[in-house]
Amino acid sequence: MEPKVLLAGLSTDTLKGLSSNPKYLLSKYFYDDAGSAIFQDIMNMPEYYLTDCEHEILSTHKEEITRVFCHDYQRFDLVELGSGDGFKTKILLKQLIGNASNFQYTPVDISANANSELVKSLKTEWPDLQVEAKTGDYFQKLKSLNGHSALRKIILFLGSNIGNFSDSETDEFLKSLSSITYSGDKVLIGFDLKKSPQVILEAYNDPHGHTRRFNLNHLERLNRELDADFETRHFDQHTTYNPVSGEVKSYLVSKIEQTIYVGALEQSFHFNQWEPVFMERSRKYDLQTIEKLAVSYGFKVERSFADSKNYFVDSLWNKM
Ligand code: AVJ
Repeated sequence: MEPKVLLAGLSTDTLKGLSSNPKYLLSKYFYDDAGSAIFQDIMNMPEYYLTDCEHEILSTHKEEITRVFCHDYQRFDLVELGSGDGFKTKILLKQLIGNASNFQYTPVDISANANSELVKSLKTEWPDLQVEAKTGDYFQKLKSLNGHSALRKIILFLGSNIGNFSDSETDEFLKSLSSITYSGDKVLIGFDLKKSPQVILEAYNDPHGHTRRFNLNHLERLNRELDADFETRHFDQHTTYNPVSGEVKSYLVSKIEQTIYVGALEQSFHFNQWEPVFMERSRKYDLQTIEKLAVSYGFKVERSFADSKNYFVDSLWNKM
């Protein structure tokens, strides 16, 4: 069960999203225990190239990346936003521990379950690693990190999680990031790059049906936690890619005219036949846009590490 604050967020956000025109649900609520497990299936399928590309980048460049992290031998705080199962981060952690780097690790994730699993596996692998996991929305957690420690900060935001943000959320996020970092602090952000639209669409419109299950699980979560009566067979999943904006957009479309009752909200919501619910944005970037973003918020791009196909970059920013 998720903490009370998150549940309160789920009901008010669901009320807001389903009362809007066009309707939407927030992608951060995909990640309950069932959704986190389905996301693992997504990451494991060959069409979802993002994980493999970032794994390749971190494996190939782990020495250089970690050297930059601890260049002055000072103790630092390694903060990770959206740590999930930590599969990719462990490549960097292993390298840092091998180098006898002096750091503490603060993983932040919205899923309490993912967090406790991660801490458990880290404790088994590296009993001496100092870990302090935080559960919650990273917009809120980011603000609370300001007084967190006086140490130099390295902030990881991997996996192209930033792609989920709208322009105004990106602005809010990078403003927060800028306000809690000081000269010498660094951030490593994963960006998925623009590429063949065909390749992108296959990653988000997969033949295995994992993406469809991932989206439908959001409705099932509302049934479980907010006592709603969605029937998933009455919804289709639809994905679009706009090569101009670089946005993948995911929708659930109501196949019939229907009325859904959400018990916890004591309210009904009407769906016209073929009415869409906007579920998620996954934005793709180009290097110029990344460069511009960094500069606008007081950072300088130190290096962008790409995979061999140039599908993805982990961009290392230095706070000026
Ligand atoms: C976890 C936000 C990076 O947008 O690629 C994968 C989530 N959604 N397939 C992404 C996701 C559908 C993923 N992120």
